[in-house]
Amino acid sequence: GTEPIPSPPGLPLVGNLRDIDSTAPIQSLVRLADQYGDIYRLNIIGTPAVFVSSYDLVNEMCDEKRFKKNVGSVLKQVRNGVHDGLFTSLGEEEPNWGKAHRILTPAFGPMSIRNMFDDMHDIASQLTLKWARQGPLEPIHVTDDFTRLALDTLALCAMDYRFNSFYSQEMHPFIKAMGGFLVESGNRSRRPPLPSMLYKRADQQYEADIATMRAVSDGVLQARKQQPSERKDLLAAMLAGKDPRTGETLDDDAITNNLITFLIAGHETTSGMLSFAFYSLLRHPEEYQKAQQEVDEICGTGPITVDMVNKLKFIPAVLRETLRVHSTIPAIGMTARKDETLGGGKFAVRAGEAITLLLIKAHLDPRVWGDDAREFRPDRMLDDNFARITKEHPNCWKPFGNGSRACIGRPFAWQEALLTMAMLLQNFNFRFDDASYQLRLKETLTMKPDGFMMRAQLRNGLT
Ligand code: MNH
Repeated sequence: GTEPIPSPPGLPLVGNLRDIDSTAPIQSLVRLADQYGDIYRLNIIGTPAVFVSSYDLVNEMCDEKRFKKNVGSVLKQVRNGVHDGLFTSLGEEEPNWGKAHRILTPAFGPMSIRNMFDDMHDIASQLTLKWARQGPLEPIHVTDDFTRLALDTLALCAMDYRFNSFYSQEMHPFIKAMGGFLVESGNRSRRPPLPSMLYKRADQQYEADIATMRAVSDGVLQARKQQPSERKDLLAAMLAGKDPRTGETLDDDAITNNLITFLIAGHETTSGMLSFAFYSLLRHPEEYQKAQQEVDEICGTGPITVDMVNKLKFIPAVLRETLRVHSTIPAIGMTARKDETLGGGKFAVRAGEAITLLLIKAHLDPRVWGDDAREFRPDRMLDDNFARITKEHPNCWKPFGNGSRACIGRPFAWQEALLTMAMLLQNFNFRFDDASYQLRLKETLTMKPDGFMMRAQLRNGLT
């Protein structure tokens, strides 16, 4: 038989709602795991929710025959804006997911991503120029500037559109709308069930933000249809692509859903990864030295090429280790296809019940990573070591999600991040703005370092 899943005591009606800090829910959930163990169940206003955080349980749940992605409360709200786009789709049961997945998989493949290098280089150079001009005394808001970089890169590579975030004080209307939309999607997922009148203003703004995002991307789409171009961006792939299974193409709505989805899914995640990477390097001067040395050896002092980026070995290990210690998507939602057991038959879970994989804790499991699991040690992520540990412990490193619902943008994010790291380390010496900075985490849909600021001193001239 099975044994009961540990549960913190709750209150009548609201259940365990009070155990979760709404400004830092993930950090609350990790503390509960420290207290109640690798698996526990909460009652959130009457709805059960299970949380797992050990390597073994996460590994068991990665079996797609038994478990699948669950579109949880926040993602359900994001569907108001992008419907069955890839990220928010229910999956197999929505035909547009399979269609878009099959059409877009080659568009995110190695050749396509290679072709995007010049556009990525263009935006990374804008960031470098900005930091050079600001000079060594100006504190850099690291995450804000990496978010500008990620957004501008995505818009350029996805649809040949320039937000020009490095050249304007005001955020582009699309970016403002997307920010409002994402925050409100989170708010709506936690809304107490009061009369809808009380939410009228917020609802109107929400609808307006959705309309703005859709109008901008549909505008780009229609312009492209009227004036086809030679560009090989993601929009071109979606317009031309035929689903090998059905022979169908994506309709305009599906294209718009996915254009917006790329911007949503790709900007905070990439920006968070770069921010944590620089934070970690500054905390570990020896690793910083190794990273800069590799860039100097491979890239010299001239312009960085795609072939140089593909030769880097240590910087990719830095990024992998960064995502292990600081997963920018700290948790993913899954559910059992039918009533199931977990922990080798020990615990019963119900079909459809929300099960959250706390990657942020599972990635620190000493059973896989040893007693220094909490330490930032990029060497363990060098290709050979990484291959060995992921072979020995399948699914021990899941910052890009699982199986068929894993991140389609991974090669895109990887190339952009490698190039950015290389260009910045080549051009600048960095230090903390405040030497006594202690890492604080900021939770939105993703995780970022809060209040992390650096200063950048040019090493030589700009390259
Ligand atoms: Mn991305 C899915 C992490 C960059 C587009 N991404 C996922 C998932 C994770 C993830 C985790 C699975 C979520 C879930 O199970 O609910 N993504 C990342 C990280 C980075 C990232 C850590 C950068 C670092 N992602 C990007 C970029 C893009 C992108 C860049 C777009 C260009 N991601 C997606 C899409 C999906 C996804 C689209 C949904 C894929 C699917 O379900 O078919």
